[in-house]
Amino acid sequence: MKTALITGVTGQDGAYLSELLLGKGYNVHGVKRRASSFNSARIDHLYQDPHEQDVKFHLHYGDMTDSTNLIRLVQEVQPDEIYNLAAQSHVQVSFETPEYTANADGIGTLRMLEAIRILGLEKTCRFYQASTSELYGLVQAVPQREDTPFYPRSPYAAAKLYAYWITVNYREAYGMHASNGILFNHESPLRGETFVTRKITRAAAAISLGLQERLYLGNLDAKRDWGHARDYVEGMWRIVQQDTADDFVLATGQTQTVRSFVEAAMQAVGITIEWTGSGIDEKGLRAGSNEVLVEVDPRYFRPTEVDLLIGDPTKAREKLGWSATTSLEQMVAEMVESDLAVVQKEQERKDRHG
Ligand code: NDP
Ligand code: GDR
Repeated sequence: MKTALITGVTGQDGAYLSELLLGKGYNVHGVKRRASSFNSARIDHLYQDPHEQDVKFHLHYGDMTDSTNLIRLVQEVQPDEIYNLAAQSHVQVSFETPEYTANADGIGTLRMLEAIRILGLEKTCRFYQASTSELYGLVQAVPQREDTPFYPRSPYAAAKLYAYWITVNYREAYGMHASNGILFNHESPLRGETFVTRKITRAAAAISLGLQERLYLGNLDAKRDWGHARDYVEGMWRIVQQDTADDFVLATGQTQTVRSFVEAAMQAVGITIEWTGSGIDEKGLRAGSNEVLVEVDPRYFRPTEVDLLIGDPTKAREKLGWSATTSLEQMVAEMVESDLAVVQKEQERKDRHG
């Protein structure tokens, strides 16, 4: 029976990965941060009372900025596999908190690798690093593959660049089984509400129920390669099961604009959008009326933007037997359906409490 340690267990990917590994019979240990309010909604359904017999899912307090904490946790858990998913993962927020982002996302990865080395587990503990398509940043070549040059465009991407290379370095220097998954955007009903897809599906749901008037967005022309998180955590696991550690792109190979994601989400709730204007005057009008439902607000523009991401998942398909199985249409439908229920429930709670 294998034991896995997951940092960032309370996040979108942490929740899907925990489910996957528990389903495979793993003992799963998750690292969660102390917060003044509950931050475990995504994994509450997996919680097991530690007083019960045969507990498979364990939670520990921890933080990527605290090396003594990480060393102690790795010592206590003695994991066969570590999935390093913890990060300040919001690109725009990284422009506001660049130092913290570098500390948690960049040096945090080093701290975990050093914890493995200090404890002499280099040959027994496998390591997965949550690397990102944001590394490609300013377009050098498309579609982006494992050997496409990186050009980070945010403090987040620069921190993740360090994390990528320190993972490669520990593999080469100490013979560690340490791999990077270079994952393109992946979404789900569990996606954080300030990432663009979830912001859109949530707004589509609220607008269709008459609970929100308008959706304000930034750059509608950015193109992303969007897949489903459930598919991508399967890819993470397959990367770690390889005999030899290596780096892999996980992507769908398709790209769409933010604008077309808006259209798809609105369509899913029966609203047809017609665009008028251009640039920051861009407005999304509901077809057949003058009602503006979507408006561009420059506050959501980034100081430096990543215009186009489209991944080439050939290596993952050939070596891991992995490919994305959920279409964008299926994912949008699932997210919108979930958000209709979420928004309705929130409204009922508000109504009850006046
Ligand atoms: P989320 O933002 O949903 O989750 C991030 C997790 O990291 C949360 O559990 C968060 O805790 C935790 N965390 C943040 N800072 C710290 C810290 N200092 N110490 C310990 N834990 C911390 O991200 P995703 O699940 O979407 O992504 C998982 C990883 O994959 C991230 O590293 C992200 O950068 C990377 N990635 C994501 C992609 C995507 O499209 N989703 C694509 C490529 C890479 P809390 O809940 O308390 O905030
Ligand atoms: P991204 O995801 O930056 O790709 O990083 P996000 O959903 O935040 O942005 C995608 C694109 O949409 C544009 N955009 C907006 N974005 C947000 N958040 N809010 C808006 O209102 C808005 N309007 C337009 C953005 O400018 C951008 O071009 C995600 C994160 O999960 C990272 O952790 C991960 O590494 C990468 O995906 C791959």
